[in-house]
Amino acid sequence: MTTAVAFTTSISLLLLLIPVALAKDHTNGGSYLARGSSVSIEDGTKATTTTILASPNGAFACGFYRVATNAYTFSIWFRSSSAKTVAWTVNRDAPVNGRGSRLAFRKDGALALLDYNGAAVWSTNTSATRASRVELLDSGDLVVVDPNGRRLWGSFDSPTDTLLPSQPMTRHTKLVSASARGLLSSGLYAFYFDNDNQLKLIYNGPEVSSVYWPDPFTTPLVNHRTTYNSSQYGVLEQTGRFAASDNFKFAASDLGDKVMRRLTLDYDGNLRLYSLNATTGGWSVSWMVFRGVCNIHGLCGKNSLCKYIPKLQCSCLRGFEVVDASDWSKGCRRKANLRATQDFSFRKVAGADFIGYDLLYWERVTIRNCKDLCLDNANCQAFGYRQGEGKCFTKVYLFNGKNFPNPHTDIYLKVPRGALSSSELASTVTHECKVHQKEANSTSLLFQDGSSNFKFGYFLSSALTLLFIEVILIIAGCWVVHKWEGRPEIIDEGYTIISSQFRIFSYRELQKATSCFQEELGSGGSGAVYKGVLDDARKVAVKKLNDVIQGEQEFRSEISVIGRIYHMNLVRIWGFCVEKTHKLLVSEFIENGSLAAVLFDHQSNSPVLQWGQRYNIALGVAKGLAYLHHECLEWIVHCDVKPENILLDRDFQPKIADFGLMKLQQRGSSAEMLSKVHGTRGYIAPEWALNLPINGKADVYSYGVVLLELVKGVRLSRWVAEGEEEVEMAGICSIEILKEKLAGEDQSWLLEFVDHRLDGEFNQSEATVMLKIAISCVQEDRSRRPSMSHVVETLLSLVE
Ligand SMILES: *[C@@H]1O[C@H](CO)[C@@H](O)[C@H](O)[C@H]1NC(C)=O
Ligand SMILES: *[C@@H]1O[C@H](CO)[C@@H](O)[C@H](O)[C@H]1NC(C)=O
Ligand SMILES: *[C@@H]1O[C@H](CO)[C@@H](O)[C@H](O)[C@H]1NC(C)=O
Ligand SMILES: *[C@@H]1O[C@H](CO)[C@@H](O)[C@H](O)[C@H]1NC(C)=O
Ligand SMILES: *[C@@H]1O[C@H](CO)[C@@H](O)[C@H](O)[C@H]1NC(C)=O
Ligand SMILES: CC(=O)N[C@H]1CO[C@H](CO)[C@@H](O)[C@@H]1O
Repeated sequence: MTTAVAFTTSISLLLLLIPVALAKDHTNGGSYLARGSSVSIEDGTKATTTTILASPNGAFACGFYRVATNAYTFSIWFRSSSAKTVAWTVNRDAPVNGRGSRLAFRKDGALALLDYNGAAVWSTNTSATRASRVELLDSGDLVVVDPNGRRLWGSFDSPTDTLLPSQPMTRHTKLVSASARGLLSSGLYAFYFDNDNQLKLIYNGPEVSSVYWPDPFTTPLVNHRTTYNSSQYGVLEQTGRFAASDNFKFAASDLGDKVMRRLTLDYDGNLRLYSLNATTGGWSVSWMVFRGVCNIHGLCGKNSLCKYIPKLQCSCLRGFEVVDASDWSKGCRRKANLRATQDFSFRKVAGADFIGYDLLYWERVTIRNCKDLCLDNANCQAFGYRQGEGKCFTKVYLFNGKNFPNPHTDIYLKVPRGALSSSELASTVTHECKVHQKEANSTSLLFQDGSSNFKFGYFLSSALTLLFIEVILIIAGCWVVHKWEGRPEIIDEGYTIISSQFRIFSYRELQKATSCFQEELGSGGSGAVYKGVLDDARKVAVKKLNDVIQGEQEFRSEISVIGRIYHMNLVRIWGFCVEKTHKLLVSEFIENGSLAAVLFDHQSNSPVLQWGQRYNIALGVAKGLAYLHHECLEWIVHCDVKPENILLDRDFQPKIADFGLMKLQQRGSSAEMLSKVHGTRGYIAPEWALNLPINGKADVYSYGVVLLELVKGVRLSRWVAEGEEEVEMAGICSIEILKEKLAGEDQSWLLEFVDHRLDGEFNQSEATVMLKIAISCVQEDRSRRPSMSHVVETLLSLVE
């Protein structure tokens, strides 16, 4: 004992004496991080993972994990799995920028993930402690320890969707599934200890939440669980055995301690234990909760039936249509409005049931009585009836539908009378389920549906659901009544907010804000912009995006990075909306319109932009672009710098609009990106035509053109002799002349050159500098163009 203490003390003393060092070779991962050190994402890395630390046994590594082109998470992954399977992630819903973001073990003792702008996306609670080292243990636990090796914080305390052997499941931990195959962001399923001390699986859908495991219609006793042990503790052993305080246990089919294991709540709501095959690097399932996935709630959405044959298939009930064929979890909606009619009949769906959401439950009633019960209640959508027993239950929602042959139950759907004969409803409406992309590639698919062992307890279910329904009805009844057709939108704050000021808007909200997209502010290649006013009276510009990245999650990842960019010379992005085919961007509304409108409008009586204002605009735009290019994000090349995209606020401070859109749109084939010329004629750099890869210097070129126009007050394309075909060539022609003149002694020509509307009221030395910068910016050889930060310095050197 004493020797052990002495040993650890001397070890820690030794460690204190060793100069704090972090292994330089990040590709292999260092052994620990010392207080005060920090690691950045490697510049220009193309790899999926950038290792910061590796566990001594080589099993785990942690570091930056690429989730989209330029979006990274800080994660722990299995090194020997071929797909680098992620075991833990700190910022699954708020990826950081690929440039300039870093992991810092701060001097104050906290381990923090910092975005490109230094903002902490996450940090541990170890500030003001004696935290001295961060290390990744063999178990896969990333820990912050003090000089004595005491664990102050560990990643095991906050799992994401995976539990590792020896990582305890407690009242404070919860697994939350990923939102889809291959993605890290949070999904709708959770595995947790409920208030009654039982481990449960719950579906937290946008409209409803429901526990689907253990079987909610049977008692804990029947489920072999107990609710009396309040210690709320469970752990997976290395051998593959799991045991929890509520008596829930299981054992892997390949028991033994030689395999690497993980217990993951998959995106499809199934909890599976996986074993790693060390030779192939692939995973195989050694235990799982459900064999037939139709017992999992939410996969098929409402008003649809789930079949497992042995592949998940969802189909709409007759008289219903699918809301979104690419995402069956959104379910189906009625084609006919039930509210519009007073006269109903019922259509039988034999051998089926919808689990939960019962309004009433009766036994030993005739089918006629049951019908009347449903007719009497305006909220009743259907009733279930079991012949023989005379069991009757009326339903307010039709969720979790599936075949129910044993004991045989029929569902009678309430439909407007007359609908039965209509040909439209007579035709069978079934759809091949398109969620197969969401299915797991695991052995589970080889098993048959295990619905036959489903236990009944309608009485209990009704008692529970009645209470639940009552609450639901009071809260939601109103708008369900009015908007049965549409999908009611309950915005769950936790789910929709990506970071504090940046949020997801619903399409309906934006429709309302813009009064159905009435006032169009302008439109360009990327889409039309509409003026709107949010509920909190903020004025916004809402842009409908054309041709953006297809994948919703990828779109979200990218945009959440763009959304966190903040600079006074960049238009602030408040949020976005992705619904079905709609992709919209919500940004601040800038009062005085675009520079193009102010600068090129020679007719109206609006005041002429004064020289000081012009110089200020030149400086502001340069600062904005420099920020995009250098301070954080070389990856954000604007690609469409032009007076139309430079907006002026009430003090005529410039703000650049539309940055980052190129990034959202270019995704996919680079060939397409090149063939479809971004940017605007007259402002695009010559390298676009040469099919060279585009970098920040393309913006520098466009900026040069804007500078010339600011000085001259005329579009460059108008500036040269009319009849010229090639605008770019024409521009360069007169630029050669300008260059000569600027080099000359006599600068009196400037008076002729500068915008006549200024009546000679300008500063000659400033004009000369602006023109010199402009000319250096529009050089054909892009390597000779200055950088935007250099431009800022030059412009500032005059005024300071
Ligand atoms: C940090 O938080 C965890 C879990 O909330 C807690 O167990 C731990 O004691 C905290 N550590 C410090 C240093 O406050
Ligand atoms: C409660 O569960 C814990 C953890 O599984 C166990 O150690 C303890 O003995 C249980 N208590 C009772 C009273 O069964
Ligand atoms: C790993 O995969 C290989 C190839 O499929 C197989 O031959 C081997 O038996 C597997 N090993 C284990 C432990 O399952
Ligand atoms: C899923 O499994 C099928 C057949 O086993 C295979 O062809 C396919 O590539 C797998 N897909 C993924 C994403 O692993
Ligand atoms: C022109 O601008 C420069 C720098 O901004 C300033 O130092 C100089 O005084 C100005 N000249 C006139 C005539 O206003
Ligand atoms: C040209 C133009 O629209 N100018 C307006 C800029 O904003 C101020 C303040 O809102 C207005 O007074 C100007 O008319």
